[in-house]
This record gives sequence, structure tokens and C-alpha cells, in this order.
Amino acid sequence: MTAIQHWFRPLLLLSGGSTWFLTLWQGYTVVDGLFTDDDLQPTIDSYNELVDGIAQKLYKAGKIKNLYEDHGFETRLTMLEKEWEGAVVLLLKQGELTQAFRDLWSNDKLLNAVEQLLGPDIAANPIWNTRPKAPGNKETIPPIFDLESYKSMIITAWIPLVDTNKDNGCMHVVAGAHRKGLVATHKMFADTLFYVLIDDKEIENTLGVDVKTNKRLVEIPKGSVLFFNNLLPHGSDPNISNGIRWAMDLRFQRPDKPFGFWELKQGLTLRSSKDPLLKPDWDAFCVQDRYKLLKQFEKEKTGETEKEMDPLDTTITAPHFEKWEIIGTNKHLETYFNKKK
Ligand SMILES: O=C(O)CCC(=O)C(=O)O
Repeated sequence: MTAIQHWFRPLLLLSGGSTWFLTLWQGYTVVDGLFTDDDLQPTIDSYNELVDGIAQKLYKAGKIKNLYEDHGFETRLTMLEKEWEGAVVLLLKQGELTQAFRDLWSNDKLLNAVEQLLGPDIAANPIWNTRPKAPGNKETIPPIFDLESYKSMIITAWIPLVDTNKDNGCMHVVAGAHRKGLVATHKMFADTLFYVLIDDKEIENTLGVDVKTNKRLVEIPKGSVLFFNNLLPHGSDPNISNGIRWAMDLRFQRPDKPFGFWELKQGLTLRSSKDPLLKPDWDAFCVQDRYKLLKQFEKEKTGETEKEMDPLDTTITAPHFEKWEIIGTNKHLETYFNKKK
């Protein structure tokens, strides 16, 4: 991209019909057909390799009897999960930002859309997630947000890698619920999940938005991207289809705003108005694995002198567990609080 092209980028429209103003008002927008299949294929190939790595690891550890090599992107992880519950979580916890993921995060079309929301200076926030929702498996990764992270405007780009609909657990959002600029009180956890929850009543009382009339189901196909504000209540329902609902989310903010995440990791500047030809330093960003940083942080706080991370550990713990009301317990909370004793 030349310096001249840089000046034209903000002139591009976000998407057919969704204006900048409407996006800011609703707190979300969908850009239809932002990516072609060719744009997304390297990311899918990368996930296939990572899933293969997990299959090999489980096989060697004697946890599964079949590698399911004849299954592809849409079903292999489901087969692994059926034989060994937790395969999905192992994928979530792998922190490797492969070359394909880096290329997607700094894809020009994606950054052009983000630039219209954030301006010409854009950084990657340290949090990114893989979101494979396997059939019947409701778990996905928690929004690992400390309260500091709400101090900056963070835009999530939620990128489905398959068509999404209400049966396979597409996203939903509560339109306009970000406008007061408040964080509603969350609760933890329902069932075996490690999702934080917000009651509809709490959204209505604190954020002043009627959930029934403002909840929008965002059924989007592969290639489209959902962008939303970090103060917008959002989530997805269980996957009752036969295929995995694959998605990934990447987050963006201005580079001069706090990155949150307990200050454990800084962001990475992807675009700079001062340096239109900037090349992001991915290696510097990737040196630190965020799950290892979190574990280290927890250990320091608890004084725990624990062994290396168990490579087959399927619990997810994070310091935000201390922020919210606990309404039910499960292995994730037990692990966190037992460690703290
Ligand atoms: O993918 C999902 O089901 C949830 C996504 C989400 O919560 C997020 O991107 O912040």
C-alpha cells in the first residue's frame, strides 16, 4: 500500500447500508462479503494443522484411539471432542498466532473497515480468540476482560469461518446497549460454562435497553464480518446443528489507549498515521503467550510454586473471576479458588 492510497482509505463506506453513524448508534455493524474464500483459506488450513496437532497429542497420551484423519475442517474437531471431552478447550488454549492469523489480523480490507470506526491509528489488542462451537458443546472462551479493558474503545471483528445461523450458534447482540458507557454487573457461571453472564433485567436496569426489542440475531455467512463495541452485551446460543460453528475474533483499538489485560501484554500497532508504510512487528507481539502470562500472574498472586502447565489441562482460569458474583460453581472456578487458598 502506498502513502497515497492511505489517504483514500477513510473514504470507503463501511458496508452497503450501514453508515458510520448507524454503527456508532447501534454499537455493531456487519460488513457483508468482506472476505473471499481465498482470503480465509490460509486461516482454515492453519486451524486444520492445529487440530491435527491436538489429535496427535491426545493419541500419544492414550486419550483417543482414532486420529480421525479422514475428517475435515467441519467435523474432525467434533469427532475428537466426542471421544475426549476437552479437545475444543485445548484448541482455545493454544496461543500460537500463526502466520495466517497474523495476515488476517493485518488484512487491508479488515483494517480499512476498522479505520472508519477508530481513525487512522490502529493497534491490535492483546486478546484474540478461536471460537469453535462444537455440536452440543456450549463452551467457548470467556471474554477475559479486566475492568481496565473497558476504559478504551475496543472493536471486536468477529469472523466466521463457516456460514452461521441460529441452529449452529450465531452471534446475538443487544443493539444500543453500549450508549450509556456503563459496564453491567456480570455473574459467573451457569453450568459447566466459563462464559460470564448478564441478566436481561440487569441490562434493562443498568444499561436502559429493553432486551426483547433490541436483541438482534446476527446470522452471517462465511466472508461477512461482525464488528462490535466492547460495551455491547453479546453472546451466542448452543450449537444444535451437526457441524462446528468455527469463528475467530480479533480486537482493535487506538494505540495510545490502555490495552488493559492487567497490563501483562501490550498491543501491536498495525496502522500509523505518521508512518503509512509501517510493518507490524509480529514477532515482538508474539513472544509472550497470553495464557502463559495469565498463569504466571496467578502464580505470583497466590505464591503458588507449581509445576509446568499440564498440556492436557482443560480448565480456564483468569483473575476476572474475582470481579463478579458467583452464582454456581464448576471446575474452572474450583481450580482458581482452590489454588488461591
Ligand atoms: O463466538 C462466540 O460464541 C462468542 C464470541 C464473543 O463473546 C466475543 O467475540 O467476544
